[in-house]
Amino acid sequence: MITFITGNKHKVIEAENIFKDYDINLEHIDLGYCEPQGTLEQVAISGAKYASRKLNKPVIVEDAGLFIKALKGFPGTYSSYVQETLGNQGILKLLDGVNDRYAEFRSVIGYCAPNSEPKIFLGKVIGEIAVEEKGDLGFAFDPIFYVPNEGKTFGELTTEEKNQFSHRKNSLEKFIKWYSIQ
Ligand code: ITT
Repeated sequence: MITFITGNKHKVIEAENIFKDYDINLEHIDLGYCEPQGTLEQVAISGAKYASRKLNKPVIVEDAGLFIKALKGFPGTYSSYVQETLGNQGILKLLDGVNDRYAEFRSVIGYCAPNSEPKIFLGKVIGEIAVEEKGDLGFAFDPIFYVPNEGKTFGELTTEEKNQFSHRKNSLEKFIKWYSIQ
């Protein structure tokens, strides 16, 4: 049994859908942990260590973000706050008239068991910031994250479709592969 620590119910839905193909039981707890200001990796490491010590269980946490090239990686580690404040319309405004719309979603999974040191697993997916919001599936930045190979935004993909190649799928799959041979 692995406990996924998160306050984001969309992440839980996606993770459950990914884990169901494997023989690993996943439970979810919204423990809340203090996120130090730092990289995705630093946040994932400290969150996983804190939660596994606190619950005395093996846990995973995830720190994720949207990195926009023309904005030098913004909002990156500030994604959650920027989504709540500027929102998708604010991001579209910042990119008004900008041609290079390259962006990446990155996800870092931190795993830690009691009495051991944390491990991290990085996943990413590349795409572009659309010129307008499209679709109402998914959450947060999904309607403005356009995937050229699909010809659609994440907001137009079902959970199953997004889970074929998302940043979260890639990081969780790396974790699952490693965990399965422990
Ligand atoms: P927890 O820390 O409790 O897990 P959170 O929502 O605060 O939940 P993060 O700290 O990892 O999660 O913040 C990442 C933010 O990046 C998230 O709130 C969204 O705004 C955005 N984000 C991450 N993954 C995303 C995805 O798959 N689709 C859309 N937006 C995403």
